[in-house]
Amino acid sequence: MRRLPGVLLAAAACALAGCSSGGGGGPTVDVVSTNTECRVSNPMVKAGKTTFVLENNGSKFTEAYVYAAGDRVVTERENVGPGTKAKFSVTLEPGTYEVACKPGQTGSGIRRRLVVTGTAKKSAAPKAPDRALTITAKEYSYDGLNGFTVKAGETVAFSMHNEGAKEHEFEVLNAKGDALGEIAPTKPGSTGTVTLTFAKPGTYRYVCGVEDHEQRGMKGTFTVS
Ligand SMILES: [Cu+2]
Repeated sequence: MRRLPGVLLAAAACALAGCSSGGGGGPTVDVVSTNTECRVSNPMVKAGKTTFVLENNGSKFTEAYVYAAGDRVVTERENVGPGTKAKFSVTLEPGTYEVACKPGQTGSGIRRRLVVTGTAKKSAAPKAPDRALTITAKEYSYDGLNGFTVKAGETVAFSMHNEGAKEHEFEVLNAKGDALGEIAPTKPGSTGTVTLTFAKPGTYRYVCGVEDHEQRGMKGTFTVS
């Protein structure tokens, strides 16, 4: 859905979402996106921190998503220009996932299966939310996050109602800039949800990754302590 050209923007996206944060060991999955293909270097990895290196060998801007069952977005990287690479990391629990390349940054993408092996951690069972937070999104701001803070270890069920005229999303990045989770692009009049556990203290960021909404003001921070 995002078609902003420009190296600057790609670099900014990189800085925001932590392109250089892949140094924590664990497997690396190379993903090559062309105009018609999505090549994934290994279809099976061990559970834990996985680094994805997305290379755009096509002629359009591309993005990559990692989906868990039910098309739940685990992580994503967008605005990767032709001939460039981007790195992003996420901790994967055992299970079956799909990697999607989206040349032109639209549609459901070209899907490849990714199996994550190993034993689920005890904490992997979905935690019941400690509380719920309802926010609204419109052009170009969020409402409902003023004064929002979290205690480390808390699980919050976010619900975002889109009161605007354009699609909006709600991405949360941890203190290291890694994606924690997101409410995927949500249509005007619709509500999207995500439940996130804030394990570690720090300053977290939230942004709308649709087009240039972040620059227009759809961003902010909150503290986990
Ligand atoms: Cu937006």
